[in-house]
Amino acid sequence: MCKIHTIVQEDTIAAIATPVTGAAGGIGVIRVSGADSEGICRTLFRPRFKVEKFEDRRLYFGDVCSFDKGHILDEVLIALMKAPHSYTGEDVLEIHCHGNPLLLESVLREVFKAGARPAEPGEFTKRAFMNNRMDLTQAEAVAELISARTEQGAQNAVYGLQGILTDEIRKMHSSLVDVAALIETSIDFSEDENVNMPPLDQTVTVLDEIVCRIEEMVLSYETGKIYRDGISVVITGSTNVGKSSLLNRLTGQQRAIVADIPGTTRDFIDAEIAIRGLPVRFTDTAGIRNSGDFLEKESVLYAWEKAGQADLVLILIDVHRGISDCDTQIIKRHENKKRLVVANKIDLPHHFSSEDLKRAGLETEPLFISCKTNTGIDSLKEEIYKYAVAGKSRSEQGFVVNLRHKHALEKTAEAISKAGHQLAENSMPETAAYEIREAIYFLETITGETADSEILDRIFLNFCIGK
Ligand SMILES: Nc1nc2c(ncn2[C@@H]2O[C@H](COP(=O)(O)OP(=O)(O)O)[C@@H](O)[C@H]2O)c(=O)[nH]1
Ligand SMILES: [Mg+2]
Repeated sequence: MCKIHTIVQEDTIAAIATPVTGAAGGIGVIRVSGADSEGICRTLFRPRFKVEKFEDRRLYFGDVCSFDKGHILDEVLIALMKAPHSYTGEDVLEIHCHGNPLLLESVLREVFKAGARPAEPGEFTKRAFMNNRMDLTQAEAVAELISARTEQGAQNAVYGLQGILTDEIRKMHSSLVDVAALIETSIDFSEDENVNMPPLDQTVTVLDEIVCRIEEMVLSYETGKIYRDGISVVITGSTNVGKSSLLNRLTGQQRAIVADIPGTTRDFIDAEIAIRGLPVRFTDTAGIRNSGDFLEKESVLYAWEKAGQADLVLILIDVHRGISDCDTQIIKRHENKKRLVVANKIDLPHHFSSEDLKRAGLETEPLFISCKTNTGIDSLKEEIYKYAVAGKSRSEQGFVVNLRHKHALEKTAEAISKAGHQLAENSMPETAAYEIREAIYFLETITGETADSEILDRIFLNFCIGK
């Protein structure tokens, strides 16, 4: 596959590349990219020792001064990375300042005075893409790596960054180009008896194999999605069964107020943890009961609604109190949802039998826990994890595809299947050739070779400034 872009960028851009959350850090980095990078360096940087020529990719110690040379802003380290051996493929200047956000802002202002303009979100990575430093899947992996909420999410992004997905796409692309050439030759020479054409059923087998491979890749989308977006788990149950206690136990924080007064929790309370690298957002809701004041009735309606939207519902019952009509109502109402029934307070004497469970419509035993003694909490987390990853696979190479890749892969597979069908019936090789060309086009949109500017803008605008 050959790249078609390489656009000469006129402007030199700059931004703070380290987090700008308002908190101070040890160091903060300003990144500058474009033809004026070295000029800006010479204008603002005063090296501690005389420098005739700034060497490529070498650190220099000195002061960064204001544009009018009036005063020193900070003691810094700088590095110049000359094109094409830099992140963007252009000349890049990095100024490593002390990590005070106000200081970084003031150094950045001087960089602008010296000739740079503010970088747009994702503009450094967009330039890297435009200058063939990376393809589109790798650029997307950069955004995912920065925003990953768990170690596993970050690991998935690293696989993307390494271009493993791209390699896979390249292999399929190359096979499809061969197939297209073969079919087109067979059309051109179909009249010529001296030309020996390879049997088309071999070609059909190749196409079938590619479709199978694509189907596997598409499956990895769900895996990637849960590691990216996580799952939502709502804790529901009647009043006083220990829902708020469970939220606190699961998250290891005192998030919700625990009290033996029924109807304590009115609003819903969210807290997120990672279970084996999977982001899980727990929501504690108001206890379900049919009495209570107006406010409580409202919060109960809210609780039903929240549970309805969850990926998984934890229905909590109290072994000491036994199974009430209200518990049965809750269990039945969530019959068609993904649910786990959890029996709490096993440190107290039990007051229910397996008949009670059957009456409540439960075929399997609940999970037994005690929020008081912490018994069973780890097993519950394990169950939640198992539920979340059940049936989700990742590719053998470990990469996962995103929604954009998934759509493009599905269109590729559709076009290949149509072509395979035409070839198998030996009917219209022209149509088959056209479908294969379509499939090649869709594959190229994944790596960005044929992506239009609208798609590119949409991808890069999701980045933060400075990346
Ligand atoms: N003995 C015992 N008491 C518990 C356990 N879990 C919660 N409780 C108590 O049950 C009462 C209600 O707990 P809370 O978490 O507020 O329940 P919620 O109304 O369902 O949110 C409080 O007094 C808790 O201390 C448990 O595992 N064992
Ligand atoms: Mg509560």
